[in-house]
Amino acid sequence: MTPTFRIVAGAVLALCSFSVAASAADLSIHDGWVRVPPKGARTGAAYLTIRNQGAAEDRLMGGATSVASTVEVHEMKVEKGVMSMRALENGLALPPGAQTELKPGGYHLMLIGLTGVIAAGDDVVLTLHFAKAGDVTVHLPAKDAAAGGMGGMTQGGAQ
Ligand SMILES: [Cu+2]
Repeated sequence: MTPTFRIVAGAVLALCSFSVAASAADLSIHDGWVRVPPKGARTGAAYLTIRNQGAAEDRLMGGATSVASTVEVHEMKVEKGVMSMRALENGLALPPGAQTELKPGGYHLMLIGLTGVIAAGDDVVLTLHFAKAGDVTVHLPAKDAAAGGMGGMTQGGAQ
């Protein structure tokens, strides 16, 4: 009894780890950074670009980090000249073969309830939660907004 059970359990484990690795390999994440929050701020934002090289859609659902109590995927929009943002409850769709950018003035990861100081040059470890690929941990450098580029926030760009 026992040897048979072991073999089956081993096979299931091997299958699981293989499928997780294969899905995560379909996503390439680059150009990530965390905006250094103004002094005393209770929220911050992280930006990155995700390329889905797989054949199926995945979704970025949120994340976790030691520097904030909650990480949500947000969308920033300008409607009738008013900038507003909302949490994407069902995550951010990552279509196959496409590159999805999280950048100032658009999609972003909101770090809510900052638990410490984030200074320029810090290495912020963020675990991203994907609907299919599971958890992917990335290291993002903290940069001042000016250094990271506020291009998406300029008046002219809000057409
Ligand atoms: Cu936000």
